[in-house]
Amino acid sequence: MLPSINQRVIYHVYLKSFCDANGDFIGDLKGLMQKLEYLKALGVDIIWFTPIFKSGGADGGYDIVDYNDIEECFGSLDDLKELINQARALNMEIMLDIVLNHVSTKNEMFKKAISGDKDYEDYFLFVKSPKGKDAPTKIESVFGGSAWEYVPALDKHYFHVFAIEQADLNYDNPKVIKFAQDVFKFWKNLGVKCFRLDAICHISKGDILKEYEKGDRSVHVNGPKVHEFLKEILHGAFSKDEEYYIIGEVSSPNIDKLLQYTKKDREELDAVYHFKLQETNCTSNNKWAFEENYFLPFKKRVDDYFLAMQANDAKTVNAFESHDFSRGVSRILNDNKYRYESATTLLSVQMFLPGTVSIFQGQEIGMTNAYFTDLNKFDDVESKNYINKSRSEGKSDKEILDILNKSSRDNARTAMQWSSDKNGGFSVLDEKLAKPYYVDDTPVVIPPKINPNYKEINVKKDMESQKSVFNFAKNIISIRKELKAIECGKYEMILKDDPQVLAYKREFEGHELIVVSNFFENETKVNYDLDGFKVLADNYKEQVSLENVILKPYQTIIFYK
Ligand code: TEU
Ligand code: CA
Repeated sequence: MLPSINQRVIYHVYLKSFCDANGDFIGDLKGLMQKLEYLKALGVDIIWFTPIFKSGGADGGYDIVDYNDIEECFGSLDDLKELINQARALNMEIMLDIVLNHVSTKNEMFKKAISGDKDYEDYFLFVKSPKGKDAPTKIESVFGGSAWEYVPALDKHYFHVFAIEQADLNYDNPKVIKFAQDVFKFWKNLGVKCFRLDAICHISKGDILKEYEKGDRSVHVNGPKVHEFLKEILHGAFSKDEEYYIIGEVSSPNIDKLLQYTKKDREELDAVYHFKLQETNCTSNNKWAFEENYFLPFKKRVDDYFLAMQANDAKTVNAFESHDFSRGVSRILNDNKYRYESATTLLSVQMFLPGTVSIFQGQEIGMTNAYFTDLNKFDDVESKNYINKSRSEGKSDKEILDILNKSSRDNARTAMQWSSDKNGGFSVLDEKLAKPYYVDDTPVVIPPKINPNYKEINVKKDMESQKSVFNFAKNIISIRKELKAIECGKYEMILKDDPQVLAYKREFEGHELIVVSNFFENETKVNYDLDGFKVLADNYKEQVSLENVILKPYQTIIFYK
């Protein structure tokens, strides 16, 4: 049995980078099995791993070729069953990442479509462009470049929100709805209880033949039939009396639209995975540019979001890090002198907000960005597209490198740092011998890169340190699970206008928990009456006087009364 949604802890694994059990330099299910006790010790309830299905290798597994099978380099269906059982024996569940918006262009359905099978053509969004071989509109994909791709054999274009190799499905076709339902049924039969629905807000499209302003994503975000489709899929695949946990990724900036996916009366998602915390100092449409004075607007966005969710009894998943963003300490706070303080601050902020918390692998030891020295080190399709685009706009390689070292998704995708052994103990193979996993002639899974700082930052060293991020995280997870104020307490942001401190309280039956975090290096006084409170956790060791709380650089204190 899982704890309630607001007490759950998800641990988000990027499987190929987590732990390699067989020495081919690619993380696998067996490697994950070796680390279950580690995750249990942290206090994890659900282990979510990014797609492990057979894929085309264009986008880290998010371009699925076969929805009912696992890529060989990750393991087998039997391994997955064993993992489910082993995890369950420790009271944990595993969560599969299901991609419904699009399939790989190597998927049988797409192959049939482009070989002239009309039935399958209708599984996708093909149109005959009035401009011939040129795209019908100027709309851009999320990863940059046109969202249209021309197929000479059909003399038509298909629509893709993400990479060219990810063709969007047409959910107006009932057969596509059935396809999605069957995917869930297959994995349910295998014993999977938790699912994450990738990019779910994109599955319904508006008028794709209309011309939109550059950067306007409204034609594919929260489209007109998105709730109708989602409901049909879920209601056909899951029955009400079964216990499942289904979360969906919704990148919509519009809060009112976002919460519709998980409003209690709507019977859609159990919780929505949002980006209000991850987009701390960048905007959702542009992760490459950072705002200098981000802090007060960020606080307002967070506050607006949680107030709206609360007012609508809508549930949420809170994360500062994922495989889609760079490392929180590097992107938002300080990954150098105050790395411990920064890592524990971000963990604290997300830990006590209403909702399920999601911790990305390595966040619990304060892993940092990779700081690659060469543009050739980047593997991610979004980053590669950014390199090409920026070069064509005249940016120098040095400029591009600086930006990618701050924002690229590849920063989060380096190998997990377990120890100061070779390659951080991720694999016994030498990094130099590592080679991609090929299917036919395509490198489908590229071995992860190693962050050179693994000798300083790794699980073993962190756990033995006086300033252990892991131990801090473990402690606040146990606090989170004990307190009713976290399970059902009212949320309220305090010190709203404070330009340096993010603070909120959770209140239940006269008990109050308060989190105060200094997001900057300068010391600052907490202007709040803390009479009667005691300190539950603090990322500095010194005693604080409750009459005069001065927060040190990146300090967080959690108070309770
Ligand atoms: O991400 C969907 C999404 O909303 C993207 O905009 C995401 O924020 C992206 O990284 C933009 O920078 C999901 C997955 O999490 C992502 O890894 C996939 O690349 C994407 O879907 C396509 O399947
Ligand atoms: Ca392996």
